[in-house]
Amino acid sequence: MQTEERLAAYKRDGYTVFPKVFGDRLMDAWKAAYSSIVERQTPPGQEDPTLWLRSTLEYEPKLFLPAVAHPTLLDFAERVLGPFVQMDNLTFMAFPSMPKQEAEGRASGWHRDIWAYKPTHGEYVPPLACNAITYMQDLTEAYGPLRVIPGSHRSGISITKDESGKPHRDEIIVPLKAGDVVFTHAALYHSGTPNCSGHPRYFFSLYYNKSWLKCRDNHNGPAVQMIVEAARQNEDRRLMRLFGQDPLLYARANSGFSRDDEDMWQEWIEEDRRALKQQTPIGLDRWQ
Ligand SMILES: O=C(O)CCC(=O)C(=O)O
Repeated sequence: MQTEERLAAYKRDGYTVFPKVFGDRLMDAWKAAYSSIVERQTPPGQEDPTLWLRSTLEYEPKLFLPAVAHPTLLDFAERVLGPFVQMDNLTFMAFPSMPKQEAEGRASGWHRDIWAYKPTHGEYVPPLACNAITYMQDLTEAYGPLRVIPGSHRSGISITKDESGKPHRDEIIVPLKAGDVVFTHAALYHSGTPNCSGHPRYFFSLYYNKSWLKCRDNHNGPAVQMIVEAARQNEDRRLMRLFGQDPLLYARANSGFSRDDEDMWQEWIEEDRRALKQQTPIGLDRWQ
């Protein structure tokens, strides 16, 4: 699909699917790393293991940088957020399987994502944040499909706590294969589905937000700072910005706003491309 067509569909529906962004070798390596990161993120003395992994890039930078800085995802994120894309949070989770009778007829929980808002009119408003969700297995009925309410990022629809665990009359199931990425608008209502496959349901949320907002992941650790330093050497502004460093932020965020935002964004995106000395290696080629 051409980018303009994809962007138009995203603005209309609140999401778009990029097929097969990640290959099997890379996804196998992520799955193999999961339990060791769980062990390292579980505080000593805590009985239950920490299954929701956060700040994951710091733990395995070589494995996760190819995901976080994937050019297909960053190119699209810049079209949606402008050249103000920050890595808010990389969540990695293996949802345990549950008995079929407990999962049947249930949604995991309808919600809009962090930094969203409840729309007050039907026009598209660029989000403050986007979720790039990927699953490491085909999302069959048993693994628990992703449900979305198309257009709910442009509608004041609300789902009460009582309705949150149930399928919704306006939902659609997004057909997703292992390695596909569904890129959502923060205000899109969506829900997973409980896993009853008998196997873990591996899932990644690469969450990007505007670079002037706070971020949930800690980018100050030595591994992420090494990436920032390599990006600085290369004048790779986009990669630096992903982890909180943007010398141009105040000039661009205080531009006077006399021109269309998307036109300005495009100029700045091209300026950043010209500044780049060479592509900073993100290790993606090793896995292809
Ligand atoms: O579990 C899922 O499929 C949905 C994930 C989700 O809701 C989220 O990342 O915000």
